[in-house]
Amino acid sequence: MKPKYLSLNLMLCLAAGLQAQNPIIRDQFAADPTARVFNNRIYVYPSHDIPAPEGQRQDWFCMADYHVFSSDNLTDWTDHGVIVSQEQVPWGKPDGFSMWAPDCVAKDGRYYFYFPDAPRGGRGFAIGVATADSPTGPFRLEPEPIRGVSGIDPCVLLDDDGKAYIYWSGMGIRGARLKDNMTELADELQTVTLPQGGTSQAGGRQMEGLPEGFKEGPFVFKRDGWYYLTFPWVRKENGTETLAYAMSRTPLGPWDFKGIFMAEHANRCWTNHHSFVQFRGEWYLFYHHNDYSPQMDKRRSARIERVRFLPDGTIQEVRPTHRGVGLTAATSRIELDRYSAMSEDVSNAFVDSLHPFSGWYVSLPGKGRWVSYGDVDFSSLRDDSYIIARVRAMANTQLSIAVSPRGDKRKGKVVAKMPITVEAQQGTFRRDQRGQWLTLALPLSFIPKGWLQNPADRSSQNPQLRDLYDVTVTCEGEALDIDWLQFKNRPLYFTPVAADAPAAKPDEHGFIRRWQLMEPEPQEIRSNTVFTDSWLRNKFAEAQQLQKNSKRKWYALESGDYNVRLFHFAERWGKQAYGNLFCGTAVIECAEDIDGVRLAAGSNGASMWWLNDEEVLLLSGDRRMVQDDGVSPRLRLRRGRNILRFALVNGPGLSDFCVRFIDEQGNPVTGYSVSAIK
Ligand code: FUB
Repeated sequence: MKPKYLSLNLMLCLAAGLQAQNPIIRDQFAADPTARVFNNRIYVYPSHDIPAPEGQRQDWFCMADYHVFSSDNLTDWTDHGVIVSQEQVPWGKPDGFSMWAPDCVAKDGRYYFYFPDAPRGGRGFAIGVATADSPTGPFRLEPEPIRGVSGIDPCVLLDDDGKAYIYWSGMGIRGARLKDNMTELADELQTVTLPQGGTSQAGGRQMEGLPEGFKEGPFVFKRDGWYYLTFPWVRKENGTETLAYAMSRTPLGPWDFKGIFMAEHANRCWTNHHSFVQFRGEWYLFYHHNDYSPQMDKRRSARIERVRFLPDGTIQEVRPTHRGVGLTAATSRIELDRYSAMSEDVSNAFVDSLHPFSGWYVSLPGKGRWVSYGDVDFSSLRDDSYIIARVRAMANTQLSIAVSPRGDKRKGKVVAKMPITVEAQQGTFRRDQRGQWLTLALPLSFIPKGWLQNPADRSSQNPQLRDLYDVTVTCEGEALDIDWLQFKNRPLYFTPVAADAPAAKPDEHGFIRRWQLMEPEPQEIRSNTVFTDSWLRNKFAEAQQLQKNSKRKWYALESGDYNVRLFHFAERWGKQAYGNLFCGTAVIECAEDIDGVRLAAGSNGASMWWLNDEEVLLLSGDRRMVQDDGVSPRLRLRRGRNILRFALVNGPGLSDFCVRFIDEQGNPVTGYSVSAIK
């Protein structure tokens, strides 16, 4: 039979971005994760649990196809779509729903995908191969399964000498050498008697030295001259699967059993299935758990943990975590329910129990309870950030958020504290109940960026680790639920301008955005009704004096918008947003005289404008900012430097202004450049 090409290109294009933490795939089930590194990118080939359709056993594994996922940082995962599905397997049952744990390896630029399936007209499982020129396909299916291999959970080891070995689970764990074509066993098959009667041609041999008890899912890898045969193992009667391993100096054993490296899942999820991979110098364990299906352990999800080896090559026990691996940017959602450490009594619950893929929240049931979320990367945080958090609480509670160097809570600094009042949670609720979910914005009392003199992880070569911290949320009141929190950078209303920056042009509508702004002077003004011309003239004379004071700070800035939002400027540099006197200067540089222009300005608050020390415009009274609200008489912009100054005062309002030069027809004048030198 001719190999069949899969026409899945369309689906492969529909790659979707997924998220970090455990489980790593968060919009579908993904069990039995085999991770491989190809071209410095990590690929995961899981099996794909689905709810059983009608007519299928509802309490059993049900898998109809395979997806592949990839990542280059272990945090963001891309779903490349379906690579093989049951109807496309030439020898498989099109409705077998038996596409169990797969593997994929690359040899000489070719990718070999190995997968179990129920054979058409037969019993049990066979193992098939599909090949491709890229790790994500399209995969071309071999017409027949591998002869002599009857079982599930294939794993292929490519040894340093170029030889390949296949291991699988079929009444114990078997192994065999593969031919160079990667699709056939290298050794002669033997005739074996089947338990149900009759005979069959079987290849490979039982792996020797493994303990009694149910075993499946072999994964073999090589490290420092040792071969590791790792496998799910039921070590006690009525027990569930652990992950265990044996070591050998040769690829097919005999094996020296070493014990378990991951204990049974605490919730009695019956299976576990795993793979090991080295990625950018670190070793990782991929495994699964029924996170999104607590009532039914045949719907599982892939997870990752870091793995450490002891000097004698043995594997340090790995504990499952919610946090998993990979960095989380402080400016993305930090899902506290995926904590790396917690105090007693902390628990997780689904945000929407009917839709588990919408994730969890964490409950802190009383004063002093806390959760910590590790490896938060603050490098993208600016020093004008704040926090938003989705929370709900019991009666009047307070939450506090602290940031600490990796793994060292004692050195934490509190960055924000926030009371969650009954009023904020809108409504009346009993003392023993939680209020409504709220998204709070919390000002930061301390900016957690670059504050460690010594990098938290000095051993790391990765410069990003300099800004890695743990984030801890503590309940300071009765009880608190947290969905997530996120550090937010304020929009960049202003960009600082360097002293040697080249002069800028006004924007396309003629608005002047580059200014030297003086730090604001707070004002006690309760109402803007005081803004009469004479009051303003006195105030602006004061402003002229203030500008002469050499102790005042000035900032050279470019406004991101046509209107210069002075209230953001005030807030950004630590001053009150309301009630200020502002002053600013712009240098207008002209290549030649420009005659007959008018200065057109609008301001929230009253303002006065001077060109080359001549008063040219006064906007008095309580104003809103309106484009070209006031216009000066005709002016001359002279060749060379012209100094434009303003002073603006506001009481309870939020101050901003816009200003430009216009010609006789009201069109913008733009034939000059602007610098911000005082
Ligand atoms: O996913 C189906 C089966 O469950 C796998 O093939 C086994 O290893 C176990 O995880």
